[in-house]
Amino acid sequence: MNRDVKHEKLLQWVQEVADMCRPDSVSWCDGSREEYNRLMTLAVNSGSAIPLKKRPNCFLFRSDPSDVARVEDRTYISTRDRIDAGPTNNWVNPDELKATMRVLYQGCMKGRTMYVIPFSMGPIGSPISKVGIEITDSPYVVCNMHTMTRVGTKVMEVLGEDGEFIPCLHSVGAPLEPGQKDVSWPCAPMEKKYISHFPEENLIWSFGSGYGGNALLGKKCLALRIASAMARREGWMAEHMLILRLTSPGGKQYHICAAFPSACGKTNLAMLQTTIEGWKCETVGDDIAWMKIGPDGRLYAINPEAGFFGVAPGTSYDSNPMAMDTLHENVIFTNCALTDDGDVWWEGMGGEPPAHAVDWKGRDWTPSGKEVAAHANSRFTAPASQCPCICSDWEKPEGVPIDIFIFGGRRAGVVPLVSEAFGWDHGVYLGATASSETTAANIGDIGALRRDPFAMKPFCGYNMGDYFQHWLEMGDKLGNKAPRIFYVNWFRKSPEGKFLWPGFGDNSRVLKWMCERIEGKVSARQTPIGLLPNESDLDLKGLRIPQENLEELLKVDIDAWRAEIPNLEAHFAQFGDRLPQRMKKQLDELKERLKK
Ligand code: O2Y
Ligand code: MN
Repeated sequence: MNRDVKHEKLLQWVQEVADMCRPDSVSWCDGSREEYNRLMTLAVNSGSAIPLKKRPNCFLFRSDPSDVARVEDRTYISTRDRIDAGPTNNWVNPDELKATMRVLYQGCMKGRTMYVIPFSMGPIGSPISKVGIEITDSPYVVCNMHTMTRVGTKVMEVLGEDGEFIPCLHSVGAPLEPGQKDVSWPCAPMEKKYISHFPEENLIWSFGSGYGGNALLGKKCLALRIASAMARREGWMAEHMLILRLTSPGGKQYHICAAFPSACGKTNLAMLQTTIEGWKCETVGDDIAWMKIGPDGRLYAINPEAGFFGVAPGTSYDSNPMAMDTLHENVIFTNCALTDDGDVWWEGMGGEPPAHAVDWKGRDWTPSGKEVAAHANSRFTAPASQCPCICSDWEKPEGVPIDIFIFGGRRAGVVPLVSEAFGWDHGVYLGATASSETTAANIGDIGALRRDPFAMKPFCGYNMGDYFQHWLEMGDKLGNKAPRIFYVNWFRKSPEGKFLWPGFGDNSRVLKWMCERIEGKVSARQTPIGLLPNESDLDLKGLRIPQENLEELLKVDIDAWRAEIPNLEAHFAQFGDRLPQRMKKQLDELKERLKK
């Protein structure tokens, strides 16, 4: 054990895990560059990482083909009473789940090193930050945690002898017999994978997967599922939201948090480059926001992460130049294709595809083949500090004051480009009913309508009905200092199937309308679904967009909205008596407005 560590509870937990998992050795991580380099060298020498000639200090990993994404079916919220996990989560009783997993953990780290990673979610020392300790047998996870969180000695100092920490236990679930050669991506079969959360005791147990959100436990497991439950108990918010700063030509700053389901361009919006003169956008975070009410009664947000775990396919100099410029050095790429000159490549990167590459499964690939070169969920892990448009205040311990919340999804029809909520309760209703059509990149049938409340369906660590209530209560506390709430849909299509709105940088025009709404500088028209801009309220200078497209984008098709009602009622019905009356009232009022 580590003689420098004086935290009894931590030492005891690490010893218990070591006794159960039986690693060959235990290594306490210090978060140093030397540690990162040493583990990467090990990964390269063992054949599980490939150094990229074209990008300094960048490495490519290829996962096992069965271990390529978060596994929602194998993700559990384990509360004493099933109702407290709610209808949107998988549930198993904690005693039963722990008994099952203890059997799997028994001896699971044999032949491996067990790493103990002290990490901070949020800037070290921020009043909003939390400390976690991840135990893992994956060096890949250690290196990713170095980039995605703040790891090491300083965290141990914050922890002291009795500081609070969230225990996060992870194993790839692939012990090695003496002399057995390791594979390049060890993991367990699907039926043995478990991503388990015990929100009543702030505990995470993950087994069997080495990939992304299943294994980097600071991200979805801690910063969303466990943190959302803590936030409810403690009166703050843990949300699946990007954070950006928009600055007007007059120098006024607006801070915006936006929630979108996966595959709706969240990272692109977080790193948006505006197309309107004099307006500037900077990134605070691209995925998660933790928010607390500050001494002035406003809501302040921090990005609990230190890096981006972004999806590679579709990222290009057209869609997201800032992300592309973040990726020149110090990046871990996972499941991208490898070019012959030692670079990475993915579909939608722009330019000509390489004449030959090695695909994410390690096979020869040419553009004429049927399969993709990079997996649809291939990823880059990059330090946020390398992003050219990172906000100078992105690590401010007190966070940034939030002016605007945006919800949205991908809808080919029905939902207009933008609307503003009538008030807080209506805004919460918009979040609670947020919907998106699934794409090839996410789960479900292509084009199926999925309600994803607040983009939190896979990430809420408790009953979603109670989560709606928590939002209502936060609004009550914030009163007239509450952020204004908007709903957007960048993805509306013409009957011919063409996108009506150019998106990307031009989304800044919609954000500008929101800021000007706050200032009372632009008008809006009242419709049954919310407040919509008049055409003249939007800054469309320099944008060549056909008149009929604009009309379609800002149209409220009453019949189409009426047709949504049965789906909305069914969505709310699943929450039974955990659905706040105030949400039911919002739906009733919408029905009334649609009758007129
Ligand atoms: O597939 C994974 O493990 C990653 S999922 C992910 C990664 C970064 C940001 N957001 C997400 C998500 O699914 O929302
Ligand atoms: Mn996300």
